[in-house]
Amino acid sequence: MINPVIITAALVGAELTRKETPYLPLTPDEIAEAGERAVAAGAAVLHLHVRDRKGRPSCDPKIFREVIRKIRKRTNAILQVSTGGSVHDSFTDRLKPLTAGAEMASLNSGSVNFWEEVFANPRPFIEKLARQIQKKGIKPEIEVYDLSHLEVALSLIEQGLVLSPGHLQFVLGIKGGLNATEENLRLLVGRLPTGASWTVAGIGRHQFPMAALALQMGGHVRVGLEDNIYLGKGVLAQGSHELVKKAVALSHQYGRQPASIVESRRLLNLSLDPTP
Ligand code: KMH
Ligand code: ZN
Repeated sequence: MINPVIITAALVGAELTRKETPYLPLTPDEIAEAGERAVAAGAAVLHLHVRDRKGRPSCDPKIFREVIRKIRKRTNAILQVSTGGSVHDSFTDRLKPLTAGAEMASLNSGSVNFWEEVFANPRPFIEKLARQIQKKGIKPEIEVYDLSHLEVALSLIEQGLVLSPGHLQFVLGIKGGLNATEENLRLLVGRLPTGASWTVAGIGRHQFPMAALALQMGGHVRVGLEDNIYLGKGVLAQGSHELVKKAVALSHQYGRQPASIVESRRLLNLSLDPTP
């Protein structure tokens, strides 16, 4: 395939409620359906958070397992659990999704202000997470919100806590983190070790401008309601699938082909291929 781009859909996240958008999936069935629709639209990776019965963010591995089981009945997409949880979750709880049987997990590489709140990721916790991820044969996606986080990411790879060449995500445009600008993205990408793969998650109105840049620069793309609820100015996306569809159209515009699930597994060096 020529110039394939891996599209990740982040379906729900930990911060949003139905007040912001009525299209947010909350129950395991709703999340599984949102995942199926995102994959049908062209996503190969699903970034997962889960909610409890009251719709509150949760790290409960039982709910993660239920969501994963339901998604695998519908699609063999690559599943990535969040170990970021919400800013209120304990470090102990944030380790729990690793037991749910996903192929990938997020690995946040530093602390950052989420505007008024602190998303804490002290070095000992990052190392503990990295070790458990590696022991379980899970592929980490290193989340980078700041230039200093990139230094941490590079150190994790250098120390073998993350296997080389590494896969990184640049989360740009969070209020409190690095701004979503071309200059910042080029700075980050320019510092990557040879062979490392990368993807970008532009937050809010930055989702598609950042995706367009990543497509031109040879990176991969994350979209979805977790990061952005709007399809266009003032128009709510009626689900992550609509944002994926827009990312697919943008990919073609820049001469990139959305990678199939099989191709994405190959690009990410994943061996597991669960049949639905
Ligand atoms: N919600 C994003 C700002 C994670 O889940 O580990 C970051 C994120 C990280 O998706
Ligand atoms: Zn997340």
